[in-house]
Amino acid sequence: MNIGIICYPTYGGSGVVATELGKSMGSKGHKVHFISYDQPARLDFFSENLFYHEVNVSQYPLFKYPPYEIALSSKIVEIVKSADLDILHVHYAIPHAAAAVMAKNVLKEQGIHIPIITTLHGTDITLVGRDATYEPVINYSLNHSDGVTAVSESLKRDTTSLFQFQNDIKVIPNFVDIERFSKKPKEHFKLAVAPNGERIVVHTSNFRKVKRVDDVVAVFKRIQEQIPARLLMVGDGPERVNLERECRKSAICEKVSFLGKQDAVEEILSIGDLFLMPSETESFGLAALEAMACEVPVVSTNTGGLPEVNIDGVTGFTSNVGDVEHMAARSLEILKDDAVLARFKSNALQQANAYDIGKICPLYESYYEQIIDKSLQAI
Ligand code: GMT
Repeated sequence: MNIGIICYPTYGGSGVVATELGKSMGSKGHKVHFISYDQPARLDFFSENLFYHEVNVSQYPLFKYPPYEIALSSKIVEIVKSADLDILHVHYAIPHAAAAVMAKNVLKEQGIHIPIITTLHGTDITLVGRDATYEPVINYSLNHSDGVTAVSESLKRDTTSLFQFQNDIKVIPNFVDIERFSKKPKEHFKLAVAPNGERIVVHTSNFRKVKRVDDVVAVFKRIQEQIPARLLMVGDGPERVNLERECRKSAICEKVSFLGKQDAVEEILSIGDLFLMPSETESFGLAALEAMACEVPVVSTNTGGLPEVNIDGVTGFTSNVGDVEHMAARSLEILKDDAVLARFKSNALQQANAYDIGKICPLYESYYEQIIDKSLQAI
């Protein structure tokens, strides 16, 4: 197949999923064309099956808001024709689904039929998409996509209840590359971070409000009152500055390290004993899955798709949003006892194995075929 993938190029979850999926499709012999405003961060090697097309938005003094969506639609039209694409797969509805539907309409007038699959990732529905500023166009774009997928059952339910959606939504969960995300022998690193055998707690995110990073520190504060522990905060974003400043003023300062953005997250996860994800909402929680793949149990909230990924009492525990006492108590239950910790670690790995990219990528492949067949029949 000749596949067009439209995505954000950033390290955020939807961009990672889109790029890793495209890479996997490329390794199976499909030709994959990424269309974005920047080179996708995880598109980091050359392959004869992978192509990147940059969307450039020309500037003009009149433009207070440069029309990215029109530039994207035009680029899609160009690539569908020049690369003879069979299907467009857009990740994150805003503005990608709307741009793809516009391109589809332009192409239709030229006698070219291109099916669109839109994959919903979470905030495009739960936070941004439901905003009245975007809702009518998102609604239209979803209803004019040939196929729509959601990354969890929870996101499917949210989409159905928030939008007047007429078609079925297929749930295809996120995935992890188990070869990359596996526990690495990093004993020297562990010794440097926790020289006295302290338990290592990890959090990774983009430090947006929705991640409730204050709760990470609040939970850790309670953990380290009971057992020797260290906290590694990985990533960067708007909430980091204040949190780091507050942390520096408090007594737990020397036990908390803010590491910033890191490429080799799997190496940090490899020394972790517990992953904290106290998010306000999370359609899936890819970062939690990556932690589990590195044998790190998770204490998370019970919102959105998190309970589908983090099985309460098995791969970790889930708590109500903001209930830091409960999260701390559950964390200690896991961390206090070596045998209990070992059991949770092994369960986490087993759960992650079920989401290996090798198992999930074929689900997308057969969905592509199904949508292409359906749209050919409709011509
Ligand atoms: O969580 C973010 O802020 C990034 C966002 C994205 O689209 O890049 O993540 C969303 O998509 C991920 C991949 O499908 C999911 O694993 C995350 O749970 C989801 N985030 C939220 O729902 C808050």
